[in-house]
Amino acid sequence: MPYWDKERECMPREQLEKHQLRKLKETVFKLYAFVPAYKEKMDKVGIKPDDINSLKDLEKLPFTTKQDLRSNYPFNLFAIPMCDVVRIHSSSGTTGKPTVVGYSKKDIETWSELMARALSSAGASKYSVIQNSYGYGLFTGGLGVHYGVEKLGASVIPSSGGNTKRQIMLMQDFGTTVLTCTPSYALYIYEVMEEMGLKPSDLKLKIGIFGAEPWSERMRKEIENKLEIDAYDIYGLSEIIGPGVAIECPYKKGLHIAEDHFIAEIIDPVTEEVLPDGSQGELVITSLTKEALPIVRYRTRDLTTLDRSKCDCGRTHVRMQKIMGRSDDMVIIRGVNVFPSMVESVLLNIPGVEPHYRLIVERKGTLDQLEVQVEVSEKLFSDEVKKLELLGARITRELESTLGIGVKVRLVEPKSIERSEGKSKRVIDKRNI
Ligand code: DLL
Repeated sequence: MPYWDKERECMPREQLEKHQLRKLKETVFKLYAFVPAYKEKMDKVGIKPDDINSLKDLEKLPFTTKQDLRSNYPFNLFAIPMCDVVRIHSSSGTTGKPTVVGYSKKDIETWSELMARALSSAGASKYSVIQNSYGYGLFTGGLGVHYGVEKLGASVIPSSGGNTKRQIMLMQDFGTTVLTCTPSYALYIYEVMEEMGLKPSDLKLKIGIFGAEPWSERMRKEIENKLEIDAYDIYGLSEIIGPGVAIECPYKKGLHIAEDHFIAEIIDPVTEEVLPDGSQGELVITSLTKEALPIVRYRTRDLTTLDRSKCDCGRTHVRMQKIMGRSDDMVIIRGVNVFPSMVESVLLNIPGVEPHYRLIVERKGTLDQLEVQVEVSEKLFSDEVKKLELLGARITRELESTLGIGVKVRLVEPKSIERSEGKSKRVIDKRNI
C-alpha cells in the first residue's frame, strides 16, 4: 500500500483525536487573540477559548462563511503579520471581489506534505513524470500540486491549462505517467488526441488525479476507458488550503480527509444542525495546523456524507463520498432543486450521448424553464432524423422522471458546447432573480 507518512495516515483514532483536540485549542486561542473578527464573533455568542475542552465543544463555535472572507477583504482574517506571509492565492467564481487566502512558510510546507501524501495515495512515486495541467496563478490547483510533486521527488511538468495539442505533444515526448487536471479537461484532452490520430497506447499515461469540480462515477469510468488509466478523485478548496484536503486511496470508497490537519463535520445546510455520520449534508471544515489563515467551521457549501468505518487500505482518516453538488450551485426551478450532477448522471447512462451538456435556465413570463443542451456522438448525429428524435424523447423522459420537472431537451452537434480548460460552467442562469 502506497503511504507517504504511514504513522500519520494510519494513526489510531484515539491518538488522532487527542492530537486534534490539542491543535483545535491552539487554533481557537490564536484566532481569539490575533483576529479581531473572530473575537467579535465568539464574544457575540459568549464563547471563550477556555470553553473548548472536547472535540464535541467545536459545535459551540460560530461558522465561518465565504461572506466573512469577503467582509474582511483582503487580509483582515490573517492571524500573522504580512511580513510572515509568503504566498497569496485567491479563488474566483461568484461575483464581486475574490476570496483571498494567505500562507506562511510553514503553511506551504504543510500543503506540500499534504499534496505529496495525496499523490502517493493515488500511486504516484519519485519515479513518476507528472504533467500538471491545473491552471497556475492565483488558482491554488497549479502551484499546490506543483509543490507536492517536488516534495514527492517526482518530475513535474508545469504545463498549466490550455494549448491542448502542445500538452499532448509534451505527454508523448516526455513520457508523462501521471496527469493532473480537471476531469472535464481530461475528457477534452482525449478528444483532441483522437483528432490528432493518437491512441492511449501512444502515451505512457497510467494515472489521472482529477478534481476542482464535481464528477460522477460514470464519468470516472468514461475517462478510465478512454484514456486507459486509473483515475483518482482529489478534493480541496482555497479557503482551507487548496488541493490535497482529501484524496482517494486505491480502494476508491470515498476520499480520506487529512484529519491530522482538519476536522470535518456534516451539517444540515438549512438548520445548521450537526448531522450524524452517514447523513448527507454540507461539509464543514476546521483547520488545525494553519498559521496565516486558520479557519474554524468553514461552510464549504459542498454536499457529501462522512464514513468513519475502517478502510481496507489501513488509513484511519474519515472518508467523504464524492461531492454530489454544492448547496449553492443548486438551481431552483419552479420550486424544485436541480443539481447539474443529477442531469449528468442521467445523461451518462444513455448510449450515444456525450458527457458534454449545459443547463440553461430562463424565465418565460413568470414560469421558469429548463433547457438541457446535450451533445450527441458523431455517429448518431449523422444517423437518420428518426433516431435522433427517439433519443431526444428518451432523454426528456428520463430527465423529467429524475428531476421531477418538465424539461426541454435540445440535441446539439458534436463538439458545439464550449470546452473548458479549467472548471466547466454547466449552468447558465438567465433569470434575473
Ligand atoms: O478547486 C482546489 C483544487 C484544485 C481541488 C485542484 C482539487 C484539485 P477552489 O477554486 O477554491 O479550489 O474551489 C473549491 O471546488 O468547494 C468544490 O465545490 C469544488 N471542488 C474541488 N474539488 C472537487 C472535487 C480548488 N474533487 C471548490 N469534486 C470546492 C467536486 C470539487 N468538487
